Amino acid sequence: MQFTTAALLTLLGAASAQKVHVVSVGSTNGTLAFSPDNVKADVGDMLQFQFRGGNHSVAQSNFDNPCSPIAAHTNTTGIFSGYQPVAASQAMGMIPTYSVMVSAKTPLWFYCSQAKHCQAGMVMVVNENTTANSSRSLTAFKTLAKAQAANVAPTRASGGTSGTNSTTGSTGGSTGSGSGSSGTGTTSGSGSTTSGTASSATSSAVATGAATMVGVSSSVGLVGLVAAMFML
Ligand SMILES: *[C@@H]1O[C@H](CO)[C@@H](O)[C@H](O)[C@H]1NC(C)=O
Ligand SMILES: *[C@@H]1O[C@H](CO)[C@@H](O)[C@H](O)[C@H]1NC(C)=O
Ligand SMILES: *[C@@H]1O[C@H](CO)[C@@H](O)[C@H](O)[C@H]1NC(C)=O
Ligand SMILES: *[C@@H]1O[C@H](CO)[C@@H](O)[C@H](O)[C@H]1NC(C)=O
Ligand SMILES: *[C@@H]1O[C@H](CO)[C@@H](O)[C@H](O)[C@H]1NC(C)=O
Ligand SMILES: *[C@@H]1O[C@H](CO)[C@@H](O)[C@H](O)[C@H]1NC(C)=O
Ligand SMILES: [Cu+2]
Repeated sequence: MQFTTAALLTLLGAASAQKVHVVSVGSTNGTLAFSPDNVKADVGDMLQFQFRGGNHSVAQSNFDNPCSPIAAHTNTTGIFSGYQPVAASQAMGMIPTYSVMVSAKTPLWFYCSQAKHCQAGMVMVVNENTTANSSRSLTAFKTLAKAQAANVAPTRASGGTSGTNSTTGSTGGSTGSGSGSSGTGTTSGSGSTTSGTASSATSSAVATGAATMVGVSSSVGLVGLVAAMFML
């Protein structure tokens, strides 16, 4: 009994340490931006992207190749939310969200793959570290993005399919609409009912999270992905 109580307290402590960083994607007035676009997150924290308007996406690149899937340049599969047209769900009083867990402190670079949104500055960083490399700032990333000829979306299997393909850079299982997530303040990517797995091409390790089935990618610094809907 003592042990059970202690274990429970430990679990509660761990859960309360986890933060959810909400990032607005686009807006009702057509803004081409992630807000905030420079996020500091600890390992274990969640990033919850809330799609506010338009038809945007969140895709992962590396620093040197903005507007291009990270899988095209490294062995990392990366994350991709797919396109999230907001209008339809907004009519029902809901907006799409997409959550990922941060599993490393290394900088993570994201862009919107729609049209030329990436070139227009719709990019962001998590854990920018100009101490590690002064060239790799968000400002420099935006400048580099602006100069890219193309904005390339990751290819991915349609929702619910599991598995990845490093050749195609596909990321499976990111979609799934659920109910009941409360948005900000939740301690996990809850609310998803049908999340798939997204295993890394290299590590292929799969872990199960609280309310999510997640994939572990040793090199990317991100774990799993869940798309969910929640009430406005
Ligand atoms: C558009 O929306 C963004 C985010 O809500 C806001 O910061 C900005 O001021 C708005 N711009 C205009 C012109 O309304
Ligand atoms: C959203 O954007 C994608 C990619 O450009 C496009 O294929 C899709 O038809 C768009 N959806 C809507 C509802 O406009
Ligand atoms: C990608 O994986 C292959 C095979 O495991 C390895 O030879 C190669 O060095 C890796 N490339 C990078 C950039 O990590
Ligand atoms: C930034 O990089 C430096 C040098 O590699 C490292 O010592 C430091 O811990 C990093 N900062 C964070 C917040 O990870
Ligand atoms: C710092 O980043 C730049 C841009 O990605 C890269 O070209 C350079 O090699 C990096 N420097 C070090 C020491 O890794
Ligand atoms: C990955 O995709 C390529 C191109 O579609 C295909 O040829 C290859 O067989 C796929 N590999 C796996 C492991 O599914
Ligand atoms: Cu966009």
